[in-house]
Amino acid sequence: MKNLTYNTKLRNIAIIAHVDHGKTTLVDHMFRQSGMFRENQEVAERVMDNMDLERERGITIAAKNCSIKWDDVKINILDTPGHADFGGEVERALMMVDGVILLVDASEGPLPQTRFVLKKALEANLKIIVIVNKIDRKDARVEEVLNEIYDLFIDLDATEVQIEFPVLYAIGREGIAQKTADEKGKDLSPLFDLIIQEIPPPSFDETEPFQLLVADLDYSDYVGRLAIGKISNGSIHQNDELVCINEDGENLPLKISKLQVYEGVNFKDAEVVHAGDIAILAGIEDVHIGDTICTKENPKPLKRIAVDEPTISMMFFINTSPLSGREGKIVQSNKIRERLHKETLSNVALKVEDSEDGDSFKVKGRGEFQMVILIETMRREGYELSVGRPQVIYKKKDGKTLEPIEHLFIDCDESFVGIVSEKLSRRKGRMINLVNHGTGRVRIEFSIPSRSLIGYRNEFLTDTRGTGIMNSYLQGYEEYRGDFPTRLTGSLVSDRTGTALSYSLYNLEPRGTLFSVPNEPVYEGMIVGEHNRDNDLDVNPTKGKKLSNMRASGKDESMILTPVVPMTLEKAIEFIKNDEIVEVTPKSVRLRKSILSSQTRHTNRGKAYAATDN
Ligand SMILES: Nc1nc2c(ncn2[C@@H]2O[C@H](COP(=O)(O)OP(=O)(O)OP(=O)(O)O)[C@@H](O)[C@H]2O)c(=O)[nH]1
Ligand SMILES: [Mg+2]
Repeated sequence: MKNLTYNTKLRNIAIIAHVDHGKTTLVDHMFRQSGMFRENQEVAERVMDNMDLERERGITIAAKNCSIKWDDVKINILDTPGHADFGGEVERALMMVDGVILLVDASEGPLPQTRFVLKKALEANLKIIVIVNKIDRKDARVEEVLNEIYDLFIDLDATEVQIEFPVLYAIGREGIAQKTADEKGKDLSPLFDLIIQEIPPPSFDETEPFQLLVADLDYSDYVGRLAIGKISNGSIHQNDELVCINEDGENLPLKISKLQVYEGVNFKDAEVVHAGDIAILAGIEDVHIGDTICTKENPKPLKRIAVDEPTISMMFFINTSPLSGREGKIVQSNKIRERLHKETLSNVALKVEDSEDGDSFKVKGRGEFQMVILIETMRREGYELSVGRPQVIYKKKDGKTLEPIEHLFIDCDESFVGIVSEKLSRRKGRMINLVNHGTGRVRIEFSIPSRSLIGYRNEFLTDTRGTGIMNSYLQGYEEYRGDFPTRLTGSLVSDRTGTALSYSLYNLEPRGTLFSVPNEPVYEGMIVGEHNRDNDLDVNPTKGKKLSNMRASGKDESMILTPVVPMTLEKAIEFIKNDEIVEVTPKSVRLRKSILSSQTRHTNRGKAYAATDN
């Protein structure tokens, strides 16, 4: 029989929601109002979003810890990302907490990622506080949204106890939470009080020795690798000699060289940390998320963290283009390999497989956007690499191929229903619901293969003039629904190496949409534009104007080229077909054929053609 004791001076919570429903903004105000910042201290907005890419894109990418104090109780808070591709971060964060705050936007209501995070919280049997947030929005539909939240709990088979969740109404951006929708709140004290009253303090067994499950890793230039996790039982002191139990069940000895806890957004040194608190340990180099740190005398592993399987994969290659090594510092395959494996240490949803040739790697994850962020991070660190088209991960069952299927929610203007439905049905989507609220906007739901959505987002935004919203969650696996053409256009491919010139680009414009600009290098096999037709076309973008007696030079002042929209990593990855790859360097994103030689491509195509003829 377990003998549970509670650490009543502590609460551990995670804030979870669909993307943009206001988690990080709410945490800002929790900091301010709990006195974590000095008066008139200059603090950036959304202080928890401290990675460069998070600030630039205005979204949270990694789950992060912090802490505040309220009424003598320390509250450890985990701010989590709401974007579906970073769902692994939420699964990891939930291992450290005893309760969650589920935020739901008062106008948008529960969306696919609300469902995902709530499902995870219910499975972990965590106490849930619901906040209907952004009630200041003009289009807020507070009552309806609350009903939708109840429906979602029911749909996810929540128990009766779980459905009795406490609710607050909030304007996170103004730091206001209140018990009813109509009163006028003044601060977040109803939220702090509710956390202390409703979220159970962490419990532990006094008779058990020290145990901590590693849920996060960090790195410090001074003390090396940091292991972070909640202490399940016992206490830990500076200089304690312990063991780390890894995935293979080995006990690796270690000595705690530095012990810290969270205070606000910073670390604070501690002599001792007690059960229930989240500790940051230094002194262990060989440690992975999911390992247990415990005493030598009584080494008992805790249950390892389980996260959902990856759904997509993407090939990463060394950069083999003729321009390789000019713009980046790091190009070698062993360096790329090392970097990718390092990423899997802290990113539980990523997996990397080495290939036999040693020059390519299969990276598996949750979505295209997760890959884009990884590649973007690497190029900023000075890497050059190339990547292929994202592929979904199929499963085999009883000799049949199964593919991942998404439940897709579209919210768009009535006038775009036609084009959106047509494109999605071409991509093997099946409409399952259409709701017209009579407001001019409609909500359509589809069941659609995950692969159909790869490369669709940009098209969707163009088709709905940037006003459509699409979200999806993984529904499960079904039998393969059949092929469909991915892109209806071919590529304009440079047939030689040289410098792109205005004259030839101008003459190529009628053929399609160009990506290359004058005076930039091109090489044989590089994609310089999108062809209007469905086949690839070899072109010469390096041709200059013939010099004549009348004109002394090749100046092209009379030719005005259509401005080229700069190629972003996202667009490039959406654009490429299976036989194409994206070359990424710190300065450029170029598209190319996998096989650069036009001769080899033609020979291969000829062979394939002959094979189908037989
Ligand atoms: N109207 C209104 N807007 C808000 C409120 N709270 C946050 N926002 C806005 O919502 C947007 C998203 O806020 P974030 O705090 O970054 O949302 P998030 O949930 O942390 O987003 P991810 O971490 O990327 O999932 C920002 O533009 C905020 O200014 C609110 O109470 N009312
Ligand atoms: Mg955030």
